[in-house]
This record gives sequence, C-alpha cells and structure tokens, in this order.
Amino acid sequence: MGGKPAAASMIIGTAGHIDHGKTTLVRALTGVDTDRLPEEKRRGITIELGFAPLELNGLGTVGVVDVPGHEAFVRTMVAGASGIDVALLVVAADEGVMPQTVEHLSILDLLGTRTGVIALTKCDLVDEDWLLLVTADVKDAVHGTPLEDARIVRTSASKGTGIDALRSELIAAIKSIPAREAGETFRMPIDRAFSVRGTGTVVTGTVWEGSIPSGGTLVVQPSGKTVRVRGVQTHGVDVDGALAGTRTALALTGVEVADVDRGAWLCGDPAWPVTTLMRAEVTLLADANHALRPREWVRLHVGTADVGARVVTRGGALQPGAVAAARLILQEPVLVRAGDRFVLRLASPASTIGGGVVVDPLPPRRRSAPWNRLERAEDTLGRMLMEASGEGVEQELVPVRSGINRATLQALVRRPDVALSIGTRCYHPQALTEAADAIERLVHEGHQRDPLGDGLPVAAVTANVRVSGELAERAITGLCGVGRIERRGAFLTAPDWRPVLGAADADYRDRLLADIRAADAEPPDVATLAARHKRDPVPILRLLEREHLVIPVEADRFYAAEAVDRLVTRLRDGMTEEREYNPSELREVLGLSRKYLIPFLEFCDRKRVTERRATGRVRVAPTA
Ligand SMILES: Nc1nc2c(ncn2[C@@H]2O[C@H](COP(=O)(O)OP(=O)(O)OP(=O)(O)O)[C@@H](O)[C@H]2O)c(=O)[nH]1
Ligand SMILES: [Mg+2]
Repeated sequence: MGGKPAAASMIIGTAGHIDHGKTTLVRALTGVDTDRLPEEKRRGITIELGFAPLELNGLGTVGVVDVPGHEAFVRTMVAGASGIDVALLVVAADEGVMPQTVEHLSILDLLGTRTGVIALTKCDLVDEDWLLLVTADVKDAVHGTPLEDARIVRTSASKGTGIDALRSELIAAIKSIPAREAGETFRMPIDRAFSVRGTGTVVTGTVWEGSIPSGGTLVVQPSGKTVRVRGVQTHGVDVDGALAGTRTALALTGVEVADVDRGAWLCGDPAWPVTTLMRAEVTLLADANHALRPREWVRLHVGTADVGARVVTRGGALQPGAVAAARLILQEPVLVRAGDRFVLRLASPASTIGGGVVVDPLPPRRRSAPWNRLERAEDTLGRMLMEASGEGVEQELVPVRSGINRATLQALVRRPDVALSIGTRCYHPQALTEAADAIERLVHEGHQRDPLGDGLPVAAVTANVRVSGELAERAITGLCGVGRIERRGAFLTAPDWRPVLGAADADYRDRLLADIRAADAEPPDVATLAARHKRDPVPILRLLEREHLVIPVEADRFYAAEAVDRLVTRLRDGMTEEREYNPSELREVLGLSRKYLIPFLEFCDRKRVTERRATGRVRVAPTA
C-alpha cells in the first residue's frame, strides 16, 4: 500500500436543476468528466452519481460528488447528497430558479447540510440586468435554508470565467465548518459496488464517521456479512486507511458484489444492530402540497438506502409545514444512529415531502412514546436511561441510541449524577434508588404476608421488580451495607427480623412439636398433621426447622432432631467399617418399618452417614 497522507476530510456535492451546468462546472474545477456512461453521453444528462477529486490550495484534495438534476433521478441525488459537507448549488443564469433547484435545496436542508456556495452558471448567455433579476430570485429561493448566506459566484464554463473565484469561495466554506468526529465507529453507506479483475469486490462511498485501516474487519449491513478490507483508495490513490469525510474505495474479501449494493452499509462494530423501528422528529415541507395521512406508506431515504416507511404520529394527518415526534416503521432494516438525517418522498407522484432526524433508532418495541430531539446531550442520555429504568441500556448501544459523540459520552457516564455503569450496562442513578426502595418494600411485604417464612428469596427479586440481575445485586448490597435489610443465605429479611408467633401460632407450634417428638422414629407426614390439626403445618414446620428442632428427612415428613440423632448414632454403632449392608440388615439395626427405612437411609446417604454402592451400603467415617 502507498502510505501517502490521507486526503482532506471534506466532501462537496453539487445540486441544481437539470442542464444547469453542474457536470460542466465540476469538469472546469477538477478536469474530470463525471458523465461516464454511454447513455449519459448520448442524452447529455447525468444519470448516475459522479465523483472527482478537487485540489484546493492549502486544503489538499477534497471529494466532489456530482448529482443528476433530472426530476426522475432525485432519489439518486439524495443518495449522493447524504454524505456531503459543502453544497455547490448550481443555477443557470438563463433559466434561473427551477423546480429541482427548489427540491434539491429542500433536500440539502433536510439532510442538515451546513453550508455551501452558489454558482450562477451560463453567465455568458445573459446580460447584466437579467443577472441582477436572477440573483434576486436565487436569494429568495435560499432564504431560510442553510445556503441563505452562501456567496453567489458568476461563472461561465464556455468563457472559463469565475472558476478561480468559485474555488476561493469553496475553500472559505470548507474552512467555516468543523471537521467530522474521528473517534466514532466506522460507518459508510455504499453508493457503488463493482468487481475488479484481480482485486475482487470493490465498494465506494463517503465515510460518514470513524476510520478503518487497510487490513481491518467490517460488517456489511443489513446482510450481517463480515468482510476484510484488502485495500483502500481515495481518489484513485492507495492509502493506509479510510477516514471520515473522504471519498473511499474499499477492496473487500468475503463478499460478492451482489451482497453489497447501493443502500447497504459498512460498519466497524458487529454489535451495532440494524433496525426497522425508530423514533424520529419528522418535518413536512411547507410547500409539500401533501398532508401525510396516518400510517401512510412513504419512501425513506437515509444514507444511500431507500426503504418503505410508515410514519406514526399522535393525532391525525401531518400537515405541510408541521414538525412532529413520530415512530417510523420500516419495511427493510437500516443501520442508523440518533442524529442521522433522512428524506421522505412519495413514490407517486414522485416528490419530496419532508424528512427529519433519527431520535432513537432502537426504542423498546412496545409502549415507546415518540420523542422530540433534545438540545443537551445530558438530557438525551437521561431520558433514555430513565426509560430503560432497572433494565438499563447496553453500553455499546448508548452512542447509537443517543447520537452523543464518544468523547462527550465518556465524560458524561463518569458523572455519578448522570449514569451508573454496572457490567456491560448503563443505568440512570435513579434506577438504583428505585430498585432499592422496591426491594426493601418487597421484603417487608413478604414478612407481612408470611410472618413465619424465611424472608424474600434473592432469586425472586428480579421476577418481582423489573431490574436486571446485576442492578438487583448492586441494590441488595447497598441495602445490606446501610442496614436497611439483611441477607441470610438465599433470603432477604428485614434487619434483625425474627418470626413473630401469635398466641394461636405458638400453641400450634407446641402441639406439632409434641406430635413429632412423641412419634419418635416414625413421625406423621405433613398431610396427616394437616388433617389432624385442620391447619397447614408447613410454615410452622419450616420455623421449627430453622430453630433446628425438626429435620425434613423426607420432603413432606419432619423428624424431631433428637430422633434423627438417635437413629444416626444407632446406625453408625451398628455398622462395621468397610462392610456392605443390605436394607434388611440395616432394618435390623434401626428397627424401622420399610415405609420409613428406605427414605431414612436415603437421607443418611445425602448426609454422608452412609454411602450407597451397587451391592449395598457402607458406613462413612464421620468427619471431625
Ligand atoms: N453557454 C454555456 N453553456 C454551458 C455552460 N455550462 C454548461 N453549459 C452547457 O449546458 C449543458 C448542460 O450542462 P451539464 O453540465 O451537463 O448540466 P448538468 O447540470 O450537469 O445536467 P444534469 O446533470 O443532467 O442535471 C451542456 O450542453 C453544457 O455545455 C456555460 O457556462 N455556458
Ligand atoms: Mg450533470
């Protein structure tokens, strides 16, 4: 690979009505004729996106994207315009402002293009008076758009005038905007894919964010295929890697041309999910001439993709000029991040009706209220974490869902009043407080409902409070640390909690214990006790078990502790070391009936008093 320094990270994109001289101007600036297709030559119009490197003094090489002006190719124009930094709006002096001048301007506005330069082309065809009129019209047209303050440069390709002035204005425009974020995850919408003999699959695009070195690994979305970058070129020159804001060609291994068409994305993070549901702020153009009916299907253009979309807002139809928070349901998955811009178009009659900004590309499937954009990163993050509550948000999805850049986010999540990171997830600090309160409440409710119970099983917490296991654990540790609850084995109790027996319970306890003790080696089971006393004995038996007064030798049969001790001693004393005993021999030792014998021997196996072998039981030497 070449190892040349990367090009300047800025993209200029043309815009303007058909035949107004965009391609001619790009050639005058760069020397490249971007109309390469035979059909383009024959018809004298641009059909496909064109790309050319532009040398600018002091800035190096920037990329130029030339778009078609024909009204039938607006979707191609949108794909070309979606990655640009600086617009070059072209208006032919002889025709002035025309329908696609206006439509392209709307698209630039919707896509968030920050600045631009206006070229009045074909100035050789008109006189000064006419030029003044057209200039006034152009100023009207750009009023209220990002090109409102753009410089207007008079050019003539046939006379070769105005090109240097245009160059200077482009330099000034580029210098007026900040460079793209470099520290983000690599993302590039693909605008072309072809196969080169000896190289294989090559894709091109404008890198939106991040960077990728030659040799790196990427994922193609929405197909999910992993690919390796064999080589990187910018403007036909081998470079070490692809940088945000550059026109880039990537040679890929691991994928066929058919799998990486226009509309697909290359992404640096395999964990970045595609989506078919998002929250967005939608704007309908004031001159849209079309109200968007509830649940009406439109085309959504984002990156180089173009998918069917349904805009769901609260209330009725969206009127031209309206701005509304909406949920967008897509027919095909896209790879988007909060802050991404999109354009909405009608398929027929083909027209641009509006667009908007992605607010959250991965909202909960259900009950997600539409959200407006918020100004401050802190508020955006706070709202998302509040919604996620005790379940939190995967940390690696936070940049995608919030659109907050990495550096800002890193600083934000370190603030304990803003976010709490546990394991792989991020929580609102309030989620911890709420989880702790809920758990404490649950513990107390449990004691009230079952005053003789063991307390709240730790395992039951996540089933009752909607929190992740790790947040529950953090809350429990916190509660125990300050003495609000106690952890006793697998149970949570109120601090210093003891089971409270009323007079009736205490009496029942005494009678049960007396029954069991009286029965000695052959006590009644739970059902017998329940029938005898007309009351469920289990809670009291559990209590007696915790007091070490009874032992559940079988699941539903409790023995007095001293009865078990006596039987175990009798068994140990009656067995000789190393000799195997069959059940009837042990029955002799213990003197139990068969019904009691087998469960008791199994109990002894579990307690390692005895060990059951294939041919009989042996005594296990008691450990100290
Ligand atoms: N006289 C004159 N003709 C020009 C000038 N610039 C472009 N043209 C002519 O205008 C016609 C259209 O120019 P293009 O550059 O193809 O226009 P375009 O805007 O790229 O058209 P589309 O891409 O199809 O939208 C061509 O015949 C050009 O030679 C100019 O400054 N003066
Ligand atoms: Mg053209």
